[in-house]
Amino acid sequence: MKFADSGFSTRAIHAGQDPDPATGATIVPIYQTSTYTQEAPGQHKGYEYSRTGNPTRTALEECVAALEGAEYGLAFASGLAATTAVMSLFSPGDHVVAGDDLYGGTYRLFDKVLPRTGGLEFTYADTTDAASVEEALRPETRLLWIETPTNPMLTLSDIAKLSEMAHERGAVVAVDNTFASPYFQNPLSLGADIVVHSTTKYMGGHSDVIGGAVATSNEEFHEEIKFYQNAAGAVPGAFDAWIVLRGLKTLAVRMRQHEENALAVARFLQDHPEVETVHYPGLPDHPQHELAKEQMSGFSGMVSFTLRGGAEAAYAAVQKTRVFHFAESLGGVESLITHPATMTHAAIPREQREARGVTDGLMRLSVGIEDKDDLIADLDGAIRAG
Ligand code: P1T
Repeated sequence: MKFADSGFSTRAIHAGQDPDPATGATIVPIYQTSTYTQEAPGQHKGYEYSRTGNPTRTALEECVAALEGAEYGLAFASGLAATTAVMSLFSPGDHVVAGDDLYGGTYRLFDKVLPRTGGLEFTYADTTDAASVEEALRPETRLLWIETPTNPMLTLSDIAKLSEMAHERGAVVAVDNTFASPYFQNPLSLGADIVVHSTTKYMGGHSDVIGGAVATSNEEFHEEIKFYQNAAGAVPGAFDAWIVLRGLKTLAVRMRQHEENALAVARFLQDHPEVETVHYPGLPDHPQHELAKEQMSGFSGMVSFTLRGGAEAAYAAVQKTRVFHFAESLGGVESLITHPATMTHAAIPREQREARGVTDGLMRLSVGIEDKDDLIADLDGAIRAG
C-alpha cells in the first residue's frame, strides 16, 4: 500500500487519497451517486452500486487501514454497525468472552440482540485481569472482545498478553480502539486480529457525523466482513465517508492537544478538595499506568471522576458547566461532560453497572482542544457551585 512506510500524519493526509483520476481534484470528491454507468455486461470501472462500493468510501477505507497498520479497512454507518459486522464471522453456538466494562450500546447489542439473532453466547470477564479471562474461555470460545481504554472507567487491558492467551485457545481477538484512536494505539501490532472504531469520535473529530470502521490484516476475515457489509448494507453515505476522511487529516495534532488538555484537567481534578476519585491512564496512580506507557503512545483525552458530594453533586455539576456541553458522545474538538449512568450506560442494569464503578456520582469528560485554562475554570466553577 502507498505511504505504508510513511509517518502517521503523512498517512492520514495522503493514504487512499490520490488526486481524482477523472479531474485531478486534489481532495477526494464526494461521489454522491448510488450507481455507475457500465459499458457492457461485466465491463465497468470497478464500481457498480454504492452499497457495494463507492470511491469516497474506498479512500476512507484505505486511509483507516493505513492508520492502523492493517492490510484492509472497511467503513460502516456507525460504530455499532462495524461491531455487528465483525460478529458476522461467527455462528450460532459460538461463545464470546467480552470485557465487563464496555460502552453501554455495545453491551446492549451483545446482551439483547446477538444472542437472539446470531445464537451467540456471551460471558463478561474483567479483561484487566488475565486470570479472569482465562477462566471465562471455553472450548467453544471463538472471540475475545476487548475495549481498551474502557468507556467510561478508563481501565486498560493488556492486548499482547490477552491475544496470546486467546490465540492459544483458538479464539480471535477484536479490540474496540475508539478511546485511544489509531494515533495512540495500534492493537494489530500488539497481536490482535481485528480493530473496531466508532469513527463518530476522535477519527471524525468534530461531533458532526456517525460512522464506524473495521481494520484487519487477515484476508479471510476481511473478505467475510466485506461480504456482510454489502449483504447487510450498513454503509456510510459518500458525504459521511468524506467528512470522516477530512477529520482524519488533523487526527495527530488534535490527539496531541486532547492529551495535553486531559492531563491538565486530570491533575487539576486530582488536587481539588471536592473531588473524590479521578480516572485517567496518564496519572501515575492509575492502576494500569505502566501498561498505558507500554502499549499506548499517549493517554488520550477521556477522564472520569466522582465528587465527594456523590450523585447529588454530580447532577448539579453537569448542569453548571458552560464550556463543557452536557451531552453524550466524545472525541470532538469541543469538550463534553456526560453522566454515564443515565446516558451512555443506561442500558446496563444498575447492579452490574455499579459493580464496575459506573455509579450515579460518576461523570465522564471528553476533554476538547479549547484553551485548557478555560476548561479548568469551567470545571472549577461547576464543582464549587455544585
Ligand atoms: O455511536 P456509534 O458510532 O455506533 O459507536 C458506538 C461506540 C462503540 N465503541 C465505543 C467505545 C463507544 O464509545 C461508542 C459510542 N459511544 C458513545 C456514544 C458515548 O458517548 O460513549
